Formats: sequence, C-alpha cells, structure tokens
Amino acid sequence: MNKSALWHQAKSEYAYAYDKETLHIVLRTAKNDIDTVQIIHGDPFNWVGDKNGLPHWKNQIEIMEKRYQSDLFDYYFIAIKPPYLRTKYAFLLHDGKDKYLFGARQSRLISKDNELYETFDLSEYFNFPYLNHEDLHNTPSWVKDTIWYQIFPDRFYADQKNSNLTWGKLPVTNHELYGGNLKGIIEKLPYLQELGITGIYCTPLFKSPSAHKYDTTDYFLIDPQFGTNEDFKNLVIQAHKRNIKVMLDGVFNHCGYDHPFFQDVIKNGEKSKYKDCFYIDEFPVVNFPLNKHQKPINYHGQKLNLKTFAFTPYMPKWNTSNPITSKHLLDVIKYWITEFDIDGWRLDVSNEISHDFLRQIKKVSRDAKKDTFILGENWDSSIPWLQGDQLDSVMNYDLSYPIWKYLEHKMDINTFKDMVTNYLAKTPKNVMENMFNLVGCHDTVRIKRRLNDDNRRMKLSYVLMFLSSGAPNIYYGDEIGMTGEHDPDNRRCMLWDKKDQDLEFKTFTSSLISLRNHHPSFKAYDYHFIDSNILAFTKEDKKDSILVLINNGDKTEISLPKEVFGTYKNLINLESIDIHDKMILETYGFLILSKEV
Ligand code: ARE
Repeated sequence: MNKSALWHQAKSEYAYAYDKETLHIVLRTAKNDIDTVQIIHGDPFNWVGDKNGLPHWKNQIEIMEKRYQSDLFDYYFIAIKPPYLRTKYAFLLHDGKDKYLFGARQSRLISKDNELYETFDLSEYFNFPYLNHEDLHNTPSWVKDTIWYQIFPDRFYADQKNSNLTWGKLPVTNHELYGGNLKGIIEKLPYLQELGITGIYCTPLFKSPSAHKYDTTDYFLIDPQFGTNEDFKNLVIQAHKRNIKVMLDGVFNHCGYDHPFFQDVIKNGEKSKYKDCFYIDEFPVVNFPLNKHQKPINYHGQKLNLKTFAFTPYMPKWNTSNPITSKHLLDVIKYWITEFDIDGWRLDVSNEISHDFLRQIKKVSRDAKKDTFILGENWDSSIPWLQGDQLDSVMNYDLSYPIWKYLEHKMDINTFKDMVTNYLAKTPKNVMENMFNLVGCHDTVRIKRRLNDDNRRMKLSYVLMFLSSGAPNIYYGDEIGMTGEHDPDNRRCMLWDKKDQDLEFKTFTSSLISLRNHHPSFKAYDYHFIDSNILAFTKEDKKDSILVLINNGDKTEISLPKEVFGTYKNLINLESIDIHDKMILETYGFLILSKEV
C-alpha cells in the first residue's frame, strides 16, 4: 500500500457536517492502490458488555464508495448519521494482500480482525466530537437557486444623460464617468427579469472619487453620481417585487484616500484619534493625493509607510481589530441590511480581512436579517474561510480556472478532468452548491475575448458554468456578446442597441437559465466523466439524468463507450437524437442530452 498518499483530516473538507444530522467523510488514497475501504465508526461512549462481561466498543463497519479518481488519487466517500451526533472512526483498508487500519495517529498493518480491538486504542481513532447545529453552514436556502447578474453601475444604464462622455466611447478608464446610475438599473429590471435573473450583484455604490468605487470615502452614502440613498431603497423594493435579490459589494479590507478617518490621520498625524484605525508604520504618513485621473500625485513606486491594498497608496488598509474601525464598519454592514433590506454582501479582498472580523461581519449580518448571504472574494482555495463561521461561499475561481485554461487550449482534457475532480473531491457539498460560479467579472478579461471572440467557444464556457453545482453569475453584457480586454477595457458601457447585441447568444443564455431551473441534474454535485476523445460527462439527480458532449476543437468523430449509446432528447433544440459510434460533432460543438431514468 502507498502510505504516503493516504490522507484524512477530521473537521476539515475531509470530514464535515453536511446538515444537522449528517457527516460527510472523505478518505484519499493513492490511485488504484486499495481494493476496499471500510469505515469503522461508533459513538465513543457506547460500550457494552460482551459474553465475558468485558466492555466492548459498539461500532459498525461500512463500505465506502470510491467516488472520485484523479490522476494521482482515489477519493472514498461516505455519509453517516451518528445517532448521538458524535463519532469516532477509522479506516480499514484492504489492498488484496494485507489489511491496514488507518487512524488519527498512524496507519498500521493488522494481520487479523481481532487485533483490531486488542491493539487499536480508541485514542487512535479520528474524532468528530460533536455536531453542533450552530457550527453548520446556514447559508440562506435561496442562494443555490440564484441566477446572478453582476453590474458595474457606471457602465450599465443611465436613465438620463448626465455625463459629458458619449455612452460607449472607448477607451474606458477607471476614472472617467459615463453616467450609469441606480435609476438606470431600475429601468432595466424588466430586462433582467425577462432574461431569468434572480440576483444582482452591484460593484461598489458608495461615495468614492473613482469610477470603480473601491476606494470608499463614505460607506453610508450612495455616490451622488449614481443617485441617492432613496434611489437605492427604491431599487431594492423594485427588485424584490420582481423576485430579484440585491447584493452589495462591501470594501472592508481598506478604504479610500478621501475617507475622513484617513484624512484626519494625514492632517493630525500621531495626534489623530483615528491613527490606529490603520496600519501606519511611521509618521507623517505618506501623502499621495490623487490627480483627476485617479493617479496618486508624485507616487513613483516608492516604499509606503503604511499598509495598503496591494501597493496602492490611496487604499489604506483598515485595522479591523481597532474598536473605532470595527464599530464603523459593522455599523455599515447593519445599516444597509436594516434600512435598505439588502440580501447579501460580497466582501472585497476577503482573503486579506482577519478571520476574526469576518466572523463579526457574519454575525452582525445574520443578526440583522437571518437570510443575508455572505460571499467572499478569494482567488485561491478558500476552505479556512468556509468553515461555516465566516463566509457562506466565494467567487469560485477554483472552478473558473480549469474552465478558462481548458477552453483556451492551455490545458489538456486530462488535466482539466483531474483538476475538476480534485475540486469536486475537496469541496464540501454544502459549500459547493452555494458557490458563486463565474467565467468572467470586472477583474478578468471578458470571456468572449479570452476565447478569441468566438461565439461558439463562449457557448462552451456558459454550458460548463450553467452545468455546475453552484449559482452561475452573468457579468453584465456577456449575455449579449460583449468583449473586452483586462481591466479597465472589460468595463465598457453596456450595449443597448439591439443591432450591437448578439441576440442569438442572449437567447441561448436564457435557454440555459430555463434548463437549469427545470433540470435538477444541472445542479447535481458531480460530473461523471466518460472516457472519450472529447469532453463527455453525465450528471444525475434522482429521476433527471443528462449526457453532455463538448468538442473543444475541430470537427471530429466522437469515440464513446457503448453504454452511452441510445436515444436522447437534445435539450437545446428538443429534437430526438441517436447517440452511436462514428458520430460527428462540429467544431466547438456541444450536446446537452436528457435520458429519462
Ligand atoms: C486598477 C488596475 C491595476 C492598477 C490600478 C492602479 O487593475 O492594474 O495597478 O488600477 O490604481 C479596484 C479596481 C481596479 C484597480 C484596483 C487598485 O477595480 O481597477 O486596479 O482597485 O486600484 C487581487 C486581489 C483581489 C482584487 C484584484 C484586483 O486578490 O481581491 O487583485 N480584486 C478586488 C476587486 C477589484 C478592486 C480591488 C480588489 C481593490 O474585485 O475590482 O480593484 O479594492 C491573481 C491573484 C489574485 C488577484 C488576481 C487579479 O489571480 O491570485 O490575488 O486578485 O490575479 O489581479
């Protein structure tokens, strides 16, 4: 047996509470190394007398399912329901020759079953001490069914001309304003509803000197360029009337140069009552005011004497352990929930905010409204933030990355499947189903441009996004084929003239939304990959089962195992189709097929 590949960790993504009575347990082994894996589990306090009156630990032994296989590993899975919400457990591995007991302190070779009890002290078992419901992910139930739409407010819609810039003028920058506003968003709610959107995520709306508003000046005020607080209250009311949730983008890792607390520190230095609201290394704090192009004056990459977001002098990092800071920001969190009834917060740069403060944000949010959604922005694996006490979910770059690279032909199909399989194996299911899935946003090149402005390839990205467990996010304009390079070019004005829109892609997006709403398999956790020369997988959920074929290349004859041959319904054109050998799939073609089980 390959011991070095063995891995399990209690109270982690390998052993977590799925709901108030169920534990999910995962064991990793080397690929094809073990014949059978069993779990031995039982209540650590459940001891019964045996025939000789000696105490005997009452437990049960169950087979674990080999659920995932990646290039290097097999992942075994089981869901158990400990009657008293606590369990000790270990793994019994059979490799065809020997038996091994793999527990918390080491693995050991056992030659016969009865040695199990004689030589394996309970202290060597893994332990899930107690399943407290308070520790559970209590993500609002509406999240997993949401179809998100991300709006960059200045570029979405202006209800009236209030800028000297011509709408759509290029190039766009991060400081020039086009006049998009809240009344414009309200006016376009019917467009969003008709598309099938059930949640909007607005990038920051609060007062700030930039177009992106990530350098906040006043957290309690809608930027006058976007409208008033009353306009926002109306936006939420109108959105809710259309069953559309509203999520704000909260920048609590840092603020903007013009924030009064920071300005006071610049003015009064060490005498400022706010000096410990930031991380100032030495006084006087460097002072790089912004010019009209949002460029810090006289800053040429010199060493800063304060902590900032990245090396951005006009984004001083908040010291959220300081009581003045934490009160200020937690009041903000509460204000927009209680006074405006928002449904969620997207937390900017959440991976740089302290875990302690994230816990406070979650508590204040849920105390203000119990089904408030807390979404983090983490670009890397986010398990430490997804323990149920901080974030409900993250922007799911863990899934975006393999989709991007595979569709860009920068990753071969086997690496794609391997990366996705590892993601499926190591993402807790009650997190996965609430993930914020995306193929593009305001920080990335637009998916259309990433795929060489090829509408066919863009469709493949949307097929994969909408066929994944987790809530899909449409970045404004992607649905009508907008393109754009990296920030700021990915923030062009929305194209509202139908002659500029890719209406065929918009219809396609709508059909994917409708299919996702009607086919539970779209939201099922697992892809079951099929050996083929193209990307082929099935997804099942109870009675609903689909076969997905994706050709990420030139027109080709598909090779498929005989067991998938048969008659299906093409869910895009609703025609019947026979899957057999020697089938041809067009360049960048795909099929989403349903087979009643
Ligand atoms: C813009 C340009 C920069 C330029 C800067 C100059 O993009 O190239 O240097 O202006 O001022 C906001 C604006 C940006 C602006 C930025 C700084 O939207 O237009 O930059 O402020 O002024 C990392 C962080 C992630 C962060 C991205 C941008 O981890 O949290 O960088 N994203 C959030 C928001 C942004 C916002 C900010 C943070 C700042 O979503 O919109 O930027 O509040 C890899 C790394 C990631 C990295 C990612 C993207 O994947 O692993 O860590 O994200 O690349 O760079």
